[in-house]
Amino acid sequence: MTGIRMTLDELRILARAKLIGAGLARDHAEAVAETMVAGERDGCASHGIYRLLVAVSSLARGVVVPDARPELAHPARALVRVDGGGGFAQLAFQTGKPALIEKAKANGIAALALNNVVHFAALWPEVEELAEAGLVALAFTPSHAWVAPAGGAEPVFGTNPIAFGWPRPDGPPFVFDFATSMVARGEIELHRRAGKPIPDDWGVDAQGQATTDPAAVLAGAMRTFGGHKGSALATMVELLAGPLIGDMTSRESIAWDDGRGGSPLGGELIVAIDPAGFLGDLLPGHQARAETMFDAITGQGARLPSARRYAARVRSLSQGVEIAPDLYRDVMALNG
Ligand code: NDP
Ligand code: PYC
Repeated sequence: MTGIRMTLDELRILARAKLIGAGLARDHAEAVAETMVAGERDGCASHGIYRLLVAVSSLARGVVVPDARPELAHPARALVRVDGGGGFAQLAFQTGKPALIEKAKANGIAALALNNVVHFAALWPEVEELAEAGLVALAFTPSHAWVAPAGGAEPVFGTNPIAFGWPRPDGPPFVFDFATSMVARGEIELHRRAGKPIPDDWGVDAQGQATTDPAAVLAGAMRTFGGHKGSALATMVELLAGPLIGDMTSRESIAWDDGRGGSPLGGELIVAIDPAGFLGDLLPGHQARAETMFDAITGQGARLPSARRYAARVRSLSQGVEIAPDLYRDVMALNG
C-alpha cells in the first residue's frame, strides 16, 4: 500500500499543529517537532512521526508539564545543568547547548545534565549538533524499566541508549546511537501496530518464555543486546544519567508513572570534548589518523553507522517522505 507523500515543511507544520492542539507550549512544540521531522527525514521510523502519537498520549495522560520553563544553572566551571521542570527534553537540551559548547571549548571537556525531563526521542540529533560544532559528544539516558538483566527475566533497565558523535573534516560527523536493549521499544511497538512477529531473541513474555509476539514482550521483558555486555552498559547508563546526576533510575521512573503509560521522566547526561583543547591536539594529526581508521572500515565494504541515515536524508530533502497510511490516519485523528 502506498503511503502519503509529504514535504518536510508540511510534516513540520502538521507536527507542530498537533502538538500545540494537544496543549503543548509553542516553543516546546517547535523543538519537539524538529526531532520528529529529523527522525522521519533520516528513515528512523521508531523515532519519527510515530512519536507524535506517543507525545500526545503523554500530554493527555498528564505525565508531562506542557509549558515547563527549563532553568539553566552552572554548578561548576565545566558543568551545565538544566532543570526541565517536567517538560519534554528537547527544549531543555536547546537551553543548555550553547553553554555546553562554550564550556567544552574553554575547558577541553564539559558536561550537561538534563534533569526532570520527559524523554521519548532519539539521541543522535543532539550528538550530531555538537559534532557539527566541532565537539566529540556522548549522550546517555535511562527510560522506564522494560529490560531484564542478562540472566534474569524481570525488567530493571530502560532501553537506555548510548550515542556518540565525532566531527569529520570533509563531511557529516561519525555518529552512532543505539539502545542497549536488542532494539528500541518503539521498534517492537511498530511491529505490534503492523501485526508482524518479532525475532524470538528480542524479549520474553510475562512468564519469562521467549516469544515472537510483540504484545507479549511489551507486557513481559525486553532483552539487552550482547548478553552480559549490553546488560553492563545498560547499568552504566542507569548510573551515569540517574544517580550520578541526581535523577531517577528506570525503575523509579516507571514507579513514578504509576500505570499511566506515559513516556519516561528522568535525566540525561551529555559529555562534550573539544579535540582542539584536549590531549589529542598535543600530538598532531589526530584527525587524519581517525580518518585513516574510518577508511580501513569502509575500504573493506563495511559501512559506518549513520551512513544509512545520511543517505535517507539526501533522498528526503529532495523527494519528501512517505507516511504509512495507518500512521497518517492516526496522526490526523489526534485532537480530532
Ligand atoms: P539500531 O539497532 O537500529 O542501531 C542504530 C545504530 O546502529 C545507528 O547508529 C545505525 O546507523 C547503526 N547501524 C545499524 N546497522 C548498522 C550496520 N549494518 N553497520 C553499521 N552501523 C549500523 O537502533 P536501536 O533500535 O537500538 O535505537 C533506535 C533509536 O532509538 C536510537 O536513535 C535511540 O536513541 C532511540 N532510543 C531512545 C530512547 C530514549 O529513552 N530516549 C530509548 C531507546 C532508544 P544508521 O542509522 O545509519 O542505520
Ligand atoms: O524506543 O525504547 C524506546 C524509547 C524509550 C523512550 C524513547 N524511546
